[in-house]
Amino acid sequence: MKAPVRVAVTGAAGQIGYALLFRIASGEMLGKDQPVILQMLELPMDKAQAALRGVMMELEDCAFPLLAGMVGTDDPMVAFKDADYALLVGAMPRGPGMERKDLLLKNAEIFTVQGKALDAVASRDVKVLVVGNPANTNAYIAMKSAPNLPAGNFTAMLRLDHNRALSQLAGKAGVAVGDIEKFVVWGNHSSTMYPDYRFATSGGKSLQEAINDADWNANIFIPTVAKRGAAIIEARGLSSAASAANAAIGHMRDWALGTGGKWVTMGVPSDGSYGIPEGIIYGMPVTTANGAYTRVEGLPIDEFSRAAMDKTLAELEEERAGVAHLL
Ligand code: NAX
Repeated sequence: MKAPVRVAVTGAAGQIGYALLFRIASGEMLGKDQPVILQMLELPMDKAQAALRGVMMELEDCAFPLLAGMVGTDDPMVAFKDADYALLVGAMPRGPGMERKDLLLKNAEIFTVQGKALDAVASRDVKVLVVGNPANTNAYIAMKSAPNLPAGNFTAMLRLDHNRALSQLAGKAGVAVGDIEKFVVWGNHSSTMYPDYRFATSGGKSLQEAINDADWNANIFIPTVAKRGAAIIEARGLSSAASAANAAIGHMRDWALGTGGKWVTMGVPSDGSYGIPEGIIYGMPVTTANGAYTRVEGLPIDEFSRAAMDKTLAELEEERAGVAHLL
């Protein structure tokens, strides 16, 4: 059996946390031969800490053979101590009457503190996934607050958008979702993201050629993916949780264990390619191997795609400008 690795999860008593922790502890994220120590962070309030204790009791009651230890805390310095993986799920939700700008600033406070704590105490190889919204900008803030860690260790979750789009594509083209390759969602995890299936294939055949419907792309596919989160809230009365946790598991599993050449979408700091300014955390296609991701470079960008990619970039630049004075 391998030595245990430390996995920090923030917002551990929230609804995504509840759908996530049990799967990490059962080996679905890092493999059935990889013991884990869960280091869970929640707000200091009694209610949050009590809920966290309840989750820890349930984890205990699962008797997971791979669960080598647990820590529950309200202190990021404890939660991130020697962490090999950090899933930053907890964030300030948008309250009634709250402006988008206020939400950005509240979250900037949280992710500045957490970035600094990661910088101070986490493993130098820590793999950070930010799920809490606004995910790309929160990841950017954490990255900027951790100057002693490689910027490439910080990623944001676009995998849910990616998975949502795959299912829509599979349905439209009449192919199996697992057979689709070379698909990407560019940009921000928000309604401006751009799901791009120009390169996608199934069984080696081009999906764009199979679908051949620009109107469906612009007026059905892109809006359906963009509004999927709102559709879930309307139907369930709560935001996506199981599918979000599933996406987080997929993102981390692929980063840790490799995709075998397959593309996945990750929000990663731009290296300046595709006209995206360096450092902006932007959804792009990557492949992963040996615990590292590699951007898929050199894809042709047509006029429609350029406009879509610039629109989501403009939103990210606006978010970045809104927090620039804090960093
Ligand atoms: P919940 O409100 O159910 O849970 C959030 C938990 O985080 C709460 O228990 C809260 O006490 C805790 N928390 C808040 N601030 C914290 C802090 N500073 N340190 C530690 N814990 C803290 O929300 P949930 O449905 O679990 O969603 C969590 C976040 O994921 C939200 O920001 C949500 O917007 C975001 N999402 C991101 C998605 C993505 O694809 N990137 C999709 C799903 C989800 O909407």
